[in-house]
Amino acid sequence: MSTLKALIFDVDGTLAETEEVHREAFNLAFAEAGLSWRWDRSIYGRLLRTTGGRERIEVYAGEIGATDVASAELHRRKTFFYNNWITANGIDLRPGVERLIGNARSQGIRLAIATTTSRANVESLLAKTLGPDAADWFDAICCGEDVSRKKPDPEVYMAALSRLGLGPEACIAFEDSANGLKSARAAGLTTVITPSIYTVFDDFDGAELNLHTLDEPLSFRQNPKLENLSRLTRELITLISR
Ligand code: XBP
Ligand code: MG
Repeated sequence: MSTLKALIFDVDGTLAETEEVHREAFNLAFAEAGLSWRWDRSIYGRLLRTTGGRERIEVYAGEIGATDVASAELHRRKTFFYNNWITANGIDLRPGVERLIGNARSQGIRLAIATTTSRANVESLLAKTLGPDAADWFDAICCGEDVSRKKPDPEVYMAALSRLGLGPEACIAFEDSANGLKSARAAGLTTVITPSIYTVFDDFDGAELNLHTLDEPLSFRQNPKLENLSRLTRELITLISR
């Protein structure tokens, strides 16, 4: 009898490398509003420590002393530009993600999402990468709008567990960032990390596994260290390696 009942995925940086699209969408919204702001990769890499796009705008505005910024409207337009780009250009899921999702579905292991990003962004990403019905494969999709406290607070993962009707001992979380790891661990979840382009140097202390990607690392099969991992994680590795 499988201990592992559900996989809970973060979105940005975990399902796909989306942050460069987000960054350009922010810049388009700033330009449309007549602001001289432009977030290069260095600025954005620092601002990503703040989860939530509207919160990120407000942190930056505070740093430069721009007091009367319409952060909600700027973020609404940024979300428009982001989804326009994803819908027009598509984006690739990170290696191994689609296969793991397919293996889980075929083995009756449930799926959920716990993300800081906006719901519209999740819907467009799933539709463009996995097809128009993909959102229905997930028993819980918990987004930025569903919580009052964003990652690293555990609220979004607690919401996903509640909607799944499962305890953390039956699930594994997949994350790409230190904020996401803190959030998932605070919800009691075993967490697998796949660092992304902006999080390679994050502190991933407390992660069960730190993998380059979810593509099957061939070293899994014969690695004696497997025996040191929890049953839950060994079941995941079997699922990844199917
Ligand atoms: C990453 C985030 C989000 C995105 C931008 O979310 O922190 O804020 O950077 O999306 P995840 P929004 O938890 O999926 O890694 O502008 O919609 O917030
Ligand atoms: Mg992420």
